[in-house]
Amino acid sequence: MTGKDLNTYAVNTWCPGCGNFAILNAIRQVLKSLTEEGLPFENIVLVSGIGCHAKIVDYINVNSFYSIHGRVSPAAEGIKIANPALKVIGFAGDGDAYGEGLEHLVFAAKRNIDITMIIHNNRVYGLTTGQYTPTSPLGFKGKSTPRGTKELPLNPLELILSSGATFIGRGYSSHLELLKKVLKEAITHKGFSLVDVLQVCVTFFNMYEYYNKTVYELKGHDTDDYNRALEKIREWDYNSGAPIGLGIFYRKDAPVFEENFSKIMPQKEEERDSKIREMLKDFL
Ligand SMILES: Cc1ncc(C[n+]2csc(CCOP(=O)(O)OP(=O)(O)O)c2C)c(N)n1
Ligand code: SF4
Repeated sequence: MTGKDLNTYAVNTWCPGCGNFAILNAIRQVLKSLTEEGLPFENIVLVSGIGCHAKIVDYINVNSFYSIHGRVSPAAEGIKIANPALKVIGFAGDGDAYGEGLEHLVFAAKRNIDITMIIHNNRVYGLTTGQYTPTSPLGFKGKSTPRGTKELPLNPLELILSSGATFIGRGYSSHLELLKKVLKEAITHKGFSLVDVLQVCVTFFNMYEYYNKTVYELKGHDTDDYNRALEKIREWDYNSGAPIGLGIFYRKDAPVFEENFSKIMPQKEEERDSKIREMLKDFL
């Protein structure tokens, strides 16, 4: 299969100018380079949620799975456990991942399962036309909060780092080269990786001008140091006008869940069948 074959026949329905296009371009190029380096296309599985972001899997010609809202990480975890040889990449919106599916994300990070989660963080529910999400800033006015939100946003990177993730990065849909670099590092990292991508929703929360003035690339940052990572992650709390760091905040080698899990799984198919039958007896 060539890079061109990553295209599909699906008609793209994103609004012109949407940050999702950059994520699509970046991931296509990253997958192409990974396959040129030896990763078979058939070993890649993409998982997505429900929302504008989720359509990304329709536009990339590799195996994919649509999960329901908030369930991207558990579906990705199940796929990885069933076949640890697969490269499993999840795409979720901020409403999907940090709202509806937050507890799943925390547990995937805690387990350090070797999957990558790419969060299209437009800080709004895009597909359902502009309700606030956990990362919308204080005072955000949308369909469900016409007078402005009265609560502070969550800093998802702080939460996921403290949950046990071994790779944390941030990208921006207007900085394509850096986004590609961070996504490739996240996907090749062995362990749970999360990349929060500031993906601008031009229709319901256009942040291009603000981000262009505020983002900077992390340089000379020690990604091995948990406390330094936390400090950098806390620099911008998704609300203030503080500088917004882009790049890799944290990276650590640690045992992955699926290797330990496979040790307790019966290796032979017949053995597995009889164990399942035995378990089912309790419910019949
Ligand atoms: C379990 C469930 N709850 C709610 C919905 C309705 N719903 C569909 S898309 C969506 C918003 C998606 O927002 P986000 O995850 O931020 O993605 P975006 O559209 O911004 O990419 C919602 C609430 C749903 N389909 N399923
Ligand atoms: S509504 Fe927003 S997130 Fe959805 S396609 Fe349009 S610009 Fe993109």
